[in-house]
Amino acid sequence: MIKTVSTTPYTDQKMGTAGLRRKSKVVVQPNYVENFMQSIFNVIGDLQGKTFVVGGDGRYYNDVAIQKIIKMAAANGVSRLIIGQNGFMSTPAGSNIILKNKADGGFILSASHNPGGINGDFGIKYSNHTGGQIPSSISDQIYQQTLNIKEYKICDTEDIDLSKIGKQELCGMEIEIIDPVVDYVEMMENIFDFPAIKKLFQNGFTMRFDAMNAVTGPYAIRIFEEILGAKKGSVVNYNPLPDFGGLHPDPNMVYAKELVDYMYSDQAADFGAANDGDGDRNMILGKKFFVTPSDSLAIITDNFCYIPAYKNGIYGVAKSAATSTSVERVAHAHNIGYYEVPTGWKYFVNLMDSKRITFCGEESFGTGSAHIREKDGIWAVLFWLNIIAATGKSVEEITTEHWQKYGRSYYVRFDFEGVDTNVADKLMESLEAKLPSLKGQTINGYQVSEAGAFVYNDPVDHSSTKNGLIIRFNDGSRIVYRLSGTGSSGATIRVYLERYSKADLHNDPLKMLTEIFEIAMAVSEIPERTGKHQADVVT
Ligand code: VG1
Ligand code: CO
Repeated sequence: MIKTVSTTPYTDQKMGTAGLRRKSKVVVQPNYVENFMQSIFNVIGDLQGKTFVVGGDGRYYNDVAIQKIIKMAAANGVSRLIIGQNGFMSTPAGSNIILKNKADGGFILSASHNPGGINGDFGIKYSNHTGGQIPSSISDQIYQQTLNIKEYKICDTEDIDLSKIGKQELCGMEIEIIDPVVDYVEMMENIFDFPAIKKLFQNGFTMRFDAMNAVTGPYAIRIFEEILGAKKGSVVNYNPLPDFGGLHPDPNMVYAKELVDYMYSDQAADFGAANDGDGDRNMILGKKFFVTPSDSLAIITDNFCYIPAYKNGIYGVAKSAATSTSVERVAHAHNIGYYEVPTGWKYFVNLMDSKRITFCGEESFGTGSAHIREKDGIWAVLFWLNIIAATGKSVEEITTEHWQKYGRSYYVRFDFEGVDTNVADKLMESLEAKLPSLKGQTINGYQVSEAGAFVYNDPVDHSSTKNGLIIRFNDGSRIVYRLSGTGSSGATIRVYLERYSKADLHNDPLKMLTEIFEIAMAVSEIPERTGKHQADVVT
């Protein structure tokens, strides 16, 4: 029975860097999910014959929101839904399912690396037929719909049972519940040299993978322990929990503390890794050794020849503007295309679809390739295991040899969180106005070669996007400023610092960046304007 329900708009349903992300307490308000979903369906238009993929990272409200989405899809005339068993599916697995089934799009219920639970965040990522998240031109249309929404359609029935694999029907719509792990594993087996990695574990190699009580637990157990033979217990925090067991599922040096402490102890495994809430981010560690995501992208690119799926050659590479320039040097050495895009994986999609790039990455612990259209946490971990298996070298050896070959980009990101939105907006505005006058000036011993907004002109759809401000120095050092687009309250100012050195390879990043940090603070007036002299999170 299809019901039309009248509703009134919420004014805050604008998508950010990766979908809609709000406090759980906001999302549980009456009709909040319904308004947002109906707005998407309205913008798509005719849903007859269309197939969508649905799943989530299992966080609080995943189970409630997914039932609403299923019933609304049916009422709006969608022909078929492919749903992960029990409502679970990682973001990269979802992208694969969309592409493999030539679906028209998909919804991943996740606020990614943000904490979950009733006091945490909830979110919805919306992808189209490309397998990647929609461009801003479409999310703008959806936002306009949310501001004018008057009614939504829903099928008035019992909740459907998501535990049973197989086909069902709801209000004339076909539902297929699938095991979300199977296709993903098959894809990974087709990319990497599983026999070589198996042999590595047979020879006593040890790893620890921290799933942070989020969606990748079942994927990691299957791949690392059951198929590749890492010893039982290698995967920790593998049970997806609605509040992630209180963890902040962001795989970095601050929030993956348990893993970091273990990997810096004398008992450390040979290799350590973690993923975020929805499985698209990754952190790579060796014994008492951390690889920055920017370096990881460069190393992955430089070592493509060891991976069966890429060994015959790769297209170019791309990185977000905030990511360090380490991969740029690799791209030039291999004579492949190189692109710099705004922050957010959606900006890589056109470059992959047009075969301009194979690999891409972001400093925020995201790495991936054109096998799908999202970043992919487990893919990155397997890439490293495959390099280790092929070369017999440790994470530390691979990374330090990379620095010897290319030099090192010392890189640190500083986040100033919970800043009043007006203060943050004004700060960015005055900074942007001031930047052109810095050109040619020498500050704290560093000469500014260029300063201004980062503007990206997409070579495929010719859209133009402005995101963040960059100060470049003559020696290749850089400061990037941006406001976060994934927070659920207040503003977060991100300051990304980078300094290149060809000879000094084993120094402390914070020490190497002291002067640049001082410049970054003085020029932006962050301490004066926000009252903060220290960053809240340093990664
Ligand atoms: C952050 C990261 C960005 C990433 C985005 C989504 O955005 O900086 O690199 O693409 O999160 O990641 P922002 O706007 O807060 O800086 V996640 O793992 O959704 O999916
Ligand atoms: Co994520």
